[in-house]
Amino acid sequence: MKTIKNIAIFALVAVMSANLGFAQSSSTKKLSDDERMQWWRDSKFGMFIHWGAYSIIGGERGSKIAGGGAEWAMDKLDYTVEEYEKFPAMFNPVMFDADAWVKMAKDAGMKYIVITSKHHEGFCLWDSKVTDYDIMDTSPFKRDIIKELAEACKKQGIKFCFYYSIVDWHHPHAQGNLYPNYNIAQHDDPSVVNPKFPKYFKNYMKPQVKELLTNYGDVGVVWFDGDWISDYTTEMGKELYDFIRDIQPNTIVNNRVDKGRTGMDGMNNKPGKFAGDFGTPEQEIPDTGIDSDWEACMTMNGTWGYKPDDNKWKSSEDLIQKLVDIVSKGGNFLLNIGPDGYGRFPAQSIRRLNAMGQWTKANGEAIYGAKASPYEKPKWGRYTTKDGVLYAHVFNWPKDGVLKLHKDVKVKKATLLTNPDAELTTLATSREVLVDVPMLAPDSIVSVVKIELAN
Ligand code: FHN
Repeated sequence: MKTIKNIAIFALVAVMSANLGFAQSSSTKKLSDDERMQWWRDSKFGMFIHWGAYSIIGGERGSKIAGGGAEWAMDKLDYTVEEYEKFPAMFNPVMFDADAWVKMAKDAGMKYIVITSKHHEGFCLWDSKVTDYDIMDTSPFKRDIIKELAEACKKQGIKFCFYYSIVDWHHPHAQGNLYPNYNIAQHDDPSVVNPKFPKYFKNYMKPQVKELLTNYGDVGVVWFDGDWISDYTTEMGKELYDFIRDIQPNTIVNNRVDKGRTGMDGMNNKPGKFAGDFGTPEQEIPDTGIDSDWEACMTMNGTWGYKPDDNKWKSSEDLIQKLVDIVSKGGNFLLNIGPDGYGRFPAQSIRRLNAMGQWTKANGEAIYGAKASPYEKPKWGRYTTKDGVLYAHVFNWPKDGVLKLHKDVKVKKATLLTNPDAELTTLATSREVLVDVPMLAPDSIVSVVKIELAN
C-alpha cells in the first residue's frame, strides 16, 4: 500500500508541476537579438551604482586625496594588498536598504540598475563560493547585497544588472601585471602578460560570473570593465560572451566583454568582429548618432565611488538635458550613484534623482521607447520620435512665442506634451515650420512640444 501511495503522491506532484507550468523564465526561452535588446532599447535610462570597500575610504588617506574616481583608492592612495584588506573587514553598511535604493531609481524614471558586484579592488558584494574575499566571509555585514538588490528590483519591476571587473587587484594572477605601479597606459604593451591569468579566468572569473547568473534570477545586463589589461584576450572575451548566453540566453552584455576598444574609448574601433551588444562611451556623449546600440555612462559629480571632497556636481538641468541629448542620438543614459560606507545615497544625488523623476514623470512619453532624431539638432534643443510623433524638446524657449521646426516636418496636430487639449497653430513655410507657443515655457528645464505627423 505504501508503495502505491508513494507512486500516487509522485504522480500528483508531477501533474501539479506540469499544470502549475514552471514555465521557462524569460531567461531560458531564447529570443532573437532584436527581441532580446528591446526592453533595453526602450528603457533609455538606468542607474549605475559604484559601491564597495572603497566607499568607506572616500578617496582619502590622511591628508592625501585620490585624484579622479575614489573607487581607485587602493591604487591612487598606494595601499598594498595587505593594507587594503582591512577595509572589506570593516565594511558594515548598516543603513543599506535595497528597497529604498530601487524606489529612488524607479521614482527618478530609471528602468534598470547596474551595480558593481566586484570592482577592481576584488571585494565581492555577494556570497561567492569561489573566494572568502566577499561580503559574507570577510565583512561584519554578512548579508548578500546582490541578493537583496536583485529581489528588490524584481519586486518593483526594475531590471537587475551587474558590473564585473575583469582586472582584480586583490587576486595575484589578475592585477594587470604592473600592480602596485599599476598604469593603464602600460597595459597596451602586449609583452606584459601574467602567465597565470588564464588560470584566474578559468577557475575564478568564470565561476564567479556563473554564480551571479545562476543564483539571483534573471539578469538584464552583464556590464564588464577592466578589459584593457593585456592579460585578457579577445579569445577569452568571445568565450565569456558565449558562456553567459549559455547560462542566461537573453542577458545583454556590453562591449567591454571583449577587446574591440582602443584604450578607454567607449565604442569598438579596432578592426575585426568583437563580442558585446552595445558600446559604452564613458563621461561623454557622442557628437552625432551612432548606428549601433550604445549607452553613455556618467557620474553626477567627478567620481564613480563615494568621495566627499568632490563637489563638482552637474546640475539637475544639465543631467535632464543630457538625457534628452543622448536619447535624441539613439543612446541610453547610465547615470551613476556612489553610496557611502553606511549604505546611503549622497544628498546631492538624491536631489538630482528627484528633479529627474519630476521631469520624466511629466515628459517620459517623449523618452521611453523613443528613437533618434531624423533631423540635425536644432539650435533650441533636440528632437526624438516615436510611432508617427515628433517630440521637440525645447531647452531655449523662443522669446517671440514662435518655435521654428525643420522645414520637412509635416504637422497633423501640435500641442504641448503637458497640455494635450490646447492645439497649437502652425504654419509651414519654404524654410521652416512655425509653431505658435505660449510666451512662458511650460517647464523651466526642457519643455516638450508634441507634433503628430501627417502621413
Ligand atoms: O576604472 C573604471 C572606473 O573605476 C569606473 O568603474 C568606470 C565606469 O565605467 N570604468 C573604468 C574606467 O573606464
